[in-house]
Amino acid sequence: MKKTKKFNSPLLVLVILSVILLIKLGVFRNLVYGEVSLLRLVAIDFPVFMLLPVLLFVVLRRVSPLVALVYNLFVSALLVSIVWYERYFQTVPSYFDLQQGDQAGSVMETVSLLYAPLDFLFFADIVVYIALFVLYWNRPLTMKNRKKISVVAFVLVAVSLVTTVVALQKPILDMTLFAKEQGFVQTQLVQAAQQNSASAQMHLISDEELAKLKGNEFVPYTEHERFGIAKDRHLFVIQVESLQNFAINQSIGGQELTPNLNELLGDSLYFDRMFQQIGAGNTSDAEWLLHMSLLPKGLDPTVNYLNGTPLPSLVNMLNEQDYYTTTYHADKLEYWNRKELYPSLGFDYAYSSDEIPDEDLIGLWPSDRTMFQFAEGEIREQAASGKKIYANLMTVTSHTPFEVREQDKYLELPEQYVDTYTGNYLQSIRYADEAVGEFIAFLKAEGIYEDSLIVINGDHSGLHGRPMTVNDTDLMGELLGHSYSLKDRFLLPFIIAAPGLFESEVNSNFGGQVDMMPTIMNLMGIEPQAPMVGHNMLQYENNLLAVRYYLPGGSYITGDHMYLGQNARYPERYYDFDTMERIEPDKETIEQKQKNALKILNHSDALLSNFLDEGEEEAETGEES
Ligand code: GP9
Ligand code: MN
Repeated sequence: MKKTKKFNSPLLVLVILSVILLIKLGVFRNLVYGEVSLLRLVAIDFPVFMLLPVLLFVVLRRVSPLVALVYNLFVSALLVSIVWYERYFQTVPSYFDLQQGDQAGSVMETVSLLYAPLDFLFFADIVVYIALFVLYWNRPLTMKNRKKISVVAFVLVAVSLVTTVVALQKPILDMTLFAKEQGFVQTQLVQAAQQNSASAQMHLISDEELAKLKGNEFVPYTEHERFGIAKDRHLFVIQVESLQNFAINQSIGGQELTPNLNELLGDSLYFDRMFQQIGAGNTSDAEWLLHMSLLPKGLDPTVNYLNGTPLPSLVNMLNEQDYYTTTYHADKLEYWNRKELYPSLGFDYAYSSDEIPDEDLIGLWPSDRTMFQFAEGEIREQAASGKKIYANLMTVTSHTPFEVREQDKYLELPEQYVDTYTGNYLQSIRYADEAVGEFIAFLKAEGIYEDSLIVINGDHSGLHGRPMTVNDTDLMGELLGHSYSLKDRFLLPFIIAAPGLFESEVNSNFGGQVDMMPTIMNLMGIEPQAPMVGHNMLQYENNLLAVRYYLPGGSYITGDHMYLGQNARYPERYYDFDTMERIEPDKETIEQKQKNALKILNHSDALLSNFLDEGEEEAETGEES
């Protein structure tokens, strides 16, 4: 009896639980935010994380080492996932990414490259909990004085409430900075609350005003240079996974990285300054930008909010011009909610892993060659039946972690690149180029090529985040002849091949993924039926891009400058966009451009709200936001 009493020490278990949690949260802060503020640790992070077990103890009327053990395992798994996510994407995830683990696929496939052995120390405390569990087995830690733990619970609830209410008063400009200052859990709550309250600043602007905000003068669509020169041509858009612009016209060890794309440039108009604009929805956001010319939501994948409203998409506009519209992607339709996305965009048919043979797997998916060969069969039939074709072909083989089989390695890499992340990326891009080349050869052989507009674009960067070691970055520097910069990372190729219409034309107007749709529409002579945020890159020289999620909140890019807002790790940064040299921030210009960029973002969100579930309220029209 006496012995039982002696061990019956619930407060000791509570103290142990608290100390371990504080250590874990401290390490987490250091790994993710690069700082450990004691005040934030104790007042913001600790109370919310301690709340759940303490409430459970109150309800159970005992301090349960089993509950403590299970809860700690959960917290460790959560913190490690966030650490890995941040290492890859350089931002903390939103609750969507954690809740839909399969959709954060890119991270999970790359875990082997993201983990550091020391990460597993997050789970080291399991020994302590098992010891406690054994020690108190059959000796219930009854809370004789329940008052004490109820007071603890009350304090934790009160502090958590206060920190959440404080956080709710502020806008999330940058996820990681917000989480660092307001707490990770509070950030998720604020984000959920902001999703549920209809967007606060719904202000539409006119096309003229939009052009002015970007530094241009509006020109009516039909008056654009070369409007309709590709009218009634077939349209093929090949979205190449992880293809960055630096790969085009690039050589390594005397071999071209993209010989087939380089050859295609002979018949192309090539935009060599198009910037990435996707948010958390990665590939699916790229599909959204291409087909809607609206900015993605940013913190969440845009596709998760679709409510079945028919969209004024590029696909639907082509449907109205009697095109037969299809998309091809060797993955499940469930991934990235494409089951909703494709009918909303209006595709006549979406070919997925349901039809594309499950053969010749590279990594998780059938190879690009398999996808293209399947598509060729369909396209041959469509062409034979005299249809005008729009086919969107999405490759996957060059997805991280860039696995390429020996027989598909077309490059003989210099020794230092062999079996490195950078080297593997180059090999997989070279493979994708080969597969695209074979598809172009098919179009030529079938006599389709001459009557087509063939667009090649990259969906987002491939070389970024933790899988890139210092050595990988150095290898990129060696390849490029200058250090691998954010500009090298974020510029994506936008190539429009139109045999007979273009000849080795390069256009360096600055643009973003949002500008692809208006540029394509202009060439095809299609006037927009709904407002778009992007513009025809052939027509307009100036631009102003706001990028959420992958750049800190408040960041913007023009053809001349790149401004990065403050985030959890860095102060604000200002670059000359040509040289990527850091220059002294010019406060006045930055303030003005930020204001304009915010107006463009609000305009896009207002347009978006008409098509998404959260947008029950109609957007208002107005000049100011
Ligand atoms: C999955 C493929 C890759 O369907 O599109 O998606 P990502 O991980 O790049 O978003
Ligand atoms: Mn992708």
